[in-house]
Amino acid sequence: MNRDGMDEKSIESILTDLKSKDTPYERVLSSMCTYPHPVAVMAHAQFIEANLGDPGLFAGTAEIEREVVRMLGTMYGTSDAHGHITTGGTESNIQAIHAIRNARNLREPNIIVPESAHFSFDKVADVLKVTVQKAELDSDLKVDLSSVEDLINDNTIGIVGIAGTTEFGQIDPIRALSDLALSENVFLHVDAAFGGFVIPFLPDRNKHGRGREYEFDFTLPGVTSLASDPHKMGFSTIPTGGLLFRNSSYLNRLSVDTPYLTVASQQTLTGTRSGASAAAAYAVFKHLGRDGYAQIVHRCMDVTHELVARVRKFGIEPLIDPVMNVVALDVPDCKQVRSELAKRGWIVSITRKPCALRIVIMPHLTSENMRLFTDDLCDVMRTG
Ligand code: 0PR
Repeated sequence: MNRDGMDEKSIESILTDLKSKDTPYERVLSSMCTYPHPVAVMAHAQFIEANLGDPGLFAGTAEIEREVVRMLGTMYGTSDAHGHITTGGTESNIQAIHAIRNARNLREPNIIVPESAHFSFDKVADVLKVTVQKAELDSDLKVDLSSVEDLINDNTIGIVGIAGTTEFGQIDPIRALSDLALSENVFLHVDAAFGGFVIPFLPDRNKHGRGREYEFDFTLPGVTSLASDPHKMGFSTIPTGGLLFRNSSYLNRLSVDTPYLTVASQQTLTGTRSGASAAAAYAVFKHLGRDGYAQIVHRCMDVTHELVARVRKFGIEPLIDPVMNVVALDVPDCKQVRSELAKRGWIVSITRKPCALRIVIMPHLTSENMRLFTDDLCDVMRTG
């Protein structure tokens, strides 16, 4: 650290230079984050010093967090959700399984996650010392129910379904997992870190509304907890995750005494927590409302379908028809194609198994820049 303080202007100029090295989102087709909504940025700045780790000092911010949890709960089928704001899907997944582990208290507990689960479940295994068994996927890249059934044993404490897989944007059969969880008396955690702000707003597939296949939340009786991230498709600021439990008994399993704080106990993994995140989520929920979110999701889905239609003309197929705004394109040598695209300034990612070119069509991607992208993709495929 420099000994003498530097003036604000010089610092700002250094920061501007450093920021110019960051990739602008318009070229990023691999991220599940995007520009936060300006209303979220405004609220974030307003609550910048608020610490939800000691909520007695920040009664207004604590009220905001309760309201965010309530709004999330009603979006996911319960008027009585219990939970808190986290730093994102990783923390939510860790704490959900942490609660389940504490509730069951077995010597060698295991959980079952789909092969498509986010790598945060590898962290769950490491941090919580819970064995994470991976169930196979079916040909639609949803978790194969019989594989989950086969893996359940006396030490199984919970199963996980993904509502919006990171790599394929697929939605696991959560109703069937819910039935299974109830019949096997195990917990069901739904990882809707990404899909939580997409699935409720997908265009109706038919005049009967949301298809049964998209049931994924607390309306299903076996679902015990759910992760949904406002900092992804919710347009809140980073970091804003949401962790919800069906009832408070699960959350209570995470309590530790905090006698010298303004509250007697804490159920969160982190101590000091951003009140700014809570305010940002609150502000953007209020500002956009369900209709605002639906409009944005519909636009992303339109761009997604346009992209798929265009690449199909060049003989490139997606692994599955798009369910959400995540597409995995079946291209040979996808690693090579990825690096060729990077040379042209496009940042895409790849999936693990099967290896495909993965594109997340976030709101920062317009029809126009996706057209430019598909031209480049097809050119790269032609010229090798
Ligand atoms: N669960 C699912 C289904 C996810 O997709 C993700 C993140 C997580 C959990 C973990 O969430 P946090 O990263 O908030 O802890 N999915 C993206 C991924 O890992 C996150 C991401 C975002 C990656 C922006 C890259 C990026 O530029 O691919």
